[in-house]
Amino acid sequence: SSFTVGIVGATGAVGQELLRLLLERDFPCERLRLFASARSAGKVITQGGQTFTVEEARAGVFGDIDLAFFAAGGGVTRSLAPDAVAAGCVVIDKSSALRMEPDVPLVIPEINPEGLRQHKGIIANPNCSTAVMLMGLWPLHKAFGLKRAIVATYQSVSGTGAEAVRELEGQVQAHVAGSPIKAQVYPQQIAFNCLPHIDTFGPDGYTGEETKMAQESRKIMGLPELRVSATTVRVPVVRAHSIAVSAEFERPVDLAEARRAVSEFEGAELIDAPENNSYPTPLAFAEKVKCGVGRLRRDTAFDNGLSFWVSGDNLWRGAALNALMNAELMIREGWLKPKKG
Ligand code: 11C
Repeated sequence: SSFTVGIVGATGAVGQELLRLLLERDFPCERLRLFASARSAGKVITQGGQTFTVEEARAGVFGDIDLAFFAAGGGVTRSLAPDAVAAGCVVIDKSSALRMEPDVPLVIPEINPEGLRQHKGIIANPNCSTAVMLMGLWPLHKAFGLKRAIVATYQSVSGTGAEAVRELEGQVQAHVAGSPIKAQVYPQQIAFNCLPHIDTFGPDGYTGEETKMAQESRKIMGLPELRVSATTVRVPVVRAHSIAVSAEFERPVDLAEARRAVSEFEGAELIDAPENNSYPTPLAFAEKVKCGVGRLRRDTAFDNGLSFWVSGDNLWRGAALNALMNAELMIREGWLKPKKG
C-alpha cells in the first residue's frame, strides 16, 4: 500500500531532514505535500530530483492525508493536530507539546514500539538529547536495572535551528576577521564558548530541556520512579548531541557484559577503544542512523555504577529519523493503513 503523506513545518531544520530521509529511505509515499507557515507558502523546494511547492499549513488541509509529520513547534501542533486527527490522519509529532499527555504514546521504535499500537491518532517523539542518551542507557538498564543517573549534555546548535547554525558560523568568521561579535539567537556568544542554558529556567533552577530529559526518560523506559539530574549545555558544534552519563544500577555491573549489551542493541554502535583514541564524537555520528556509545567504565561515585559517553545525530535520531522509523514500523506491522484502501 502507498500513502499520502504531509510534512508540517517542511522548511525548518527537522522538516528538511524528514523530506530528505523520506525520499532516501524509499518511504511508500504516493503523494507528498509540504506545509509551512503562510510566510513560506508558494516557496519551491527541490530534493532528490523532485520539486515541491510549499502550501500553507491550516485547518482543512488534512482531508486526503493518511500520515502527517509535524515538525513546526508546539504551537502549531496544538492548533492543527486535532484537526488532522479529526480528518482520520495519523499524526507523528516532533514537538514537545503533547509528549507527556497520558494518552499520547512517546515512542523510540527500538525501545517501546508497543506505543505505536495504542495511539489515539497522535504519536509523540522524544526530545533529541533524551533520545540520544537512551540509546546508551536502555540496553544497560535491560542488563542491570537502572536506578538513577546524573548526566551532562554537549548539544549542537542545529538543535536550536538553522538560524543558530548561521549565528555560530558568523561568529567564527567575525572572530577570525577581528570584527565585533553579534549574539542574537543565544543570550551570549556561542563561538569558542559553552552555554549551560537550553530552554528556559524553571523555579527549581533546572531548564526545560533538563526537566524533559528526566520526565521523558521515565515515560519511554516505563520507569516512573527513575531519578535523573541533567545539566544541559550548548556547545559550538553544528550537528549531533553528546551526553556524559553516570548511572547507578540495581545489580553489580560487569564491564564485559555492559559492552556486550550495548553492542547487541540495534540503536547503538559500540566505539570503545580509548587506548587507540577511539570513542564516539559528534563529527563521526552526524548523519548516522545509530548512536555511538563509548568510554564505558566503572563509576567511582556510585555503587553498581557505570559511566559512559554517547554521541548521536540530533536531527536524525533525535528528530526526523525517529519519527520516520516509527511510521516505517507501523507500516511493517500493519498498524497503519491508507484511508482509502
Ligand atoms: C535543543 N533539544 O537542542 C533542543 C531542541 O524538546 O524537541 C528540541 C527541543 C525538543 O535545543
